[in-house]
This record gives sequence, C-alpha cells and structure tokens, in this order.
Amino acid sequence: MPIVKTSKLITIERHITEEGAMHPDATGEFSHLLRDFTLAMRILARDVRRAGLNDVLGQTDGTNIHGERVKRLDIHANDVIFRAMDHGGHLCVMASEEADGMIAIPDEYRKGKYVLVFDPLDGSSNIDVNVTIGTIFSIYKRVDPSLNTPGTLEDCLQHGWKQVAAGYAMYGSSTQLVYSSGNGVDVFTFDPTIGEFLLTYEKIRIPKRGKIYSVNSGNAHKWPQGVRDYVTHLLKPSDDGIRPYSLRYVGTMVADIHRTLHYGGIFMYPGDTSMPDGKLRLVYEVNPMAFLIEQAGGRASDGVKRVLDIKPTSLHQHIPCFMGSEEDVLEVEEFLRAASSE
Ligand code: AHM
Ligand code: MG
Repeated sequence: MPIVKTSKLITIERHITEEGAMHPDATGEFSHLLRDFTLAMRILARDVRRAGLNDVLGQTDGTNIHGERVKRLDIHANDVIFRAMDHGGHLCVMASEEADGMIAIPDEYRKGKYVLVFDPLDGSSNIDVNVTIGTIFSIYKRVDPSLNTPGTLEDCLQHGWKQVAAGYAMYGSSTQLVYSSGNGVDVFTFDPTIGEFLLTYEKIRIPKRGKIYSVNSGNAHKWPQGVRDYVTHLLKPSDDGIRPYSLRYVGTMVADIHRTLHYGGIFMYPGDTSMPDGKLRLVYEVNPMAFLIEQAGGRASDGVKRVLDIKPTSLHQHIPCFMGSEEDVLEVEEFLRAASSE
C-alpha cells in the first residue's frame, strides 16, 4: 500500500503556510485565500452532518422551525462558499456549477489575483439519502495578475495545467479535505471537536494499476464500442489474476475518485449516444480531479488526450472522462483507439 499515515500533528493552515514559505516570492495572499476556503468547508461539514435535523434536504420551498426559508443543500453550499470568499480581497472572480454565469466579486471589495471555480455540492443524487457527497474546487491565477479589476471569462476558462491548486472536501463518515498545490497530494481529516483539519496522509501515490473499475453501467447500451470492449475485457478472468476487476460506483465523483486515489483502478464517465461529451463538467469537476490524479502519479484523459491540456470553451462544458491508475487509463485509451480505427 503506497499510502503512509503521517506522524506529524499539523493543521491545514500551518501546512499551507509552510508550503507558501517555500516560494521566495510568496506574499501570503494564497495562504489567506485557502484559510477563507477552509472556513467554508468547516461550515459545510457541520451543515451536511446536521442536514436531516436542519431540514435542508430535498427541494423544499417551506420554512424550518426557526421560520427561516429552507434552501436546498446545494444552493446553501453555494451561498456559504460565496460568503466566505467574496470579501477577502484575494479573488477577482468565481464560477460555480450552481450559477449560470461568472460570479462577480461585489464592487465594494478589492479584486485579487486569484480565480476560484467550484462545484459546491457534488453528488446531488445522493444528498437526500445520506450517502457521501463533497465539494470540488480549483484555483487559478488571473491571466493578467497585475490588474485590480473584475475577473473575466478568460480567467475562468484556463487550461487545467494552469491550476495553482485544486482539491475536494468529502463529507463521509468523516470529513476529509484532499488538496494539492502542485507539490503532491495531501489528505486532511476534520476533527470537529477542535474545529481543525489535521494532516492525515502525506503525498499519496495512486497504484500503477488497480483492480477496480467505476462507471455507471446503466449507460452501457449507449457507450461507444471501445468502452464496451474495455469493460468486457475487465470482466474476463486472466491467468495472472489481474482480472476480473471489481465494480464500485457511488455516483458521487468525489467518493469514487477518493477511492480510486487510494486503491487505484479507473473511474470513467464516457460520452454516450444521449450525452456525446458525457455528464461531467470540465471546469468544475474533471479538471480539479485530473490535477489531483496527476499529482498522485495517475493519468486523466478524455479518452484521446490529456484532460489538463484541453482549453475550456465554456463554463459548463462537459467532457468524457477516464482517470485513475496510469496503466488502466492507458489501457482504456488503447481500446478506444482500436475501436475507432475499425
Ligand atoms: P452533480 O454535480 O449534479 O452531483 O453531478 C455530478 C455527479 C458526479 O458526482 C457523479 O460522478 C455523476 O454525477 C453520477 O452521474 P450518474 O448518476 O449519471 O451516474
Ligand atoms: Mg458535481
């Protein structure tokens, strides 16, 4: 198992500050931005845990026992992140899966040099049934960091390889924050009794090959031939015991990628006949996860090319996604190539 539990007792804030100190030109702005963001994660960890009690599950338009208007949990998550991040002076613009267009920083606040894009609550189909959900985020530098003006669409639509940091919070049996600023992937676990995220695993590495595949097989009849051939192959026993693979699918990308980062294997959401570019969004979901997967030594592709090399053309653009252990992703690419050349 390539994952080693750390013996250090260190909070995420301290860790981020130490990482920042390694850059001679660091101003501390980035550390402050992340401190604000982890506040939002702390609040959401609490609210997800209390969701059933607070009555914020489901699509309700009623009021709770305090007479407050009840919001869906994903809208609530969007609001919490906005309120934590709009006034810090570090961001010039945000974009969220829950908003149609860009989210401007209010006029009264300073515009900083960073851009935040996020999926406030990933795994919406699992919200109402107490199954793991999460928050996914990416941070970019604005295209022209010397400006002190509102960010633009161009700032939000940068290549994935330009991410300065990315991560996700996973609200499961415990809340974990998995994070990379381009220096490997670290895992922090939230201790609600002290209100801190503590470093749990340092520099995790995804196995070169796994034994698990993760995909919504209900769409198999609509998949391209190459994907069908690949899955048939995974299920065929091999003499060396590598196959058959096991199937695991939560239906929350955060949870499925989290398992893939730890155990290896492959996570896929291919295009199909009804959704040619698949379901997942390049900017909010696929790019941040691709960044983490690569930082852990894995591979992330749209079936043909590296995800992080794709220039987004719109905020809510979808993209087919194959990510996980390097050998597994190379193998599916091989199957897709073979099927398309037939
Ligand atoms: P969401 O952001 O609305 O929750 O949608 C994204 C989710 C992913 O977390 C997950 O991988 C996928 O949708 C599951 O889709 P499906 O139910 O089609 O398998
Ligand atoms: Mg999502």
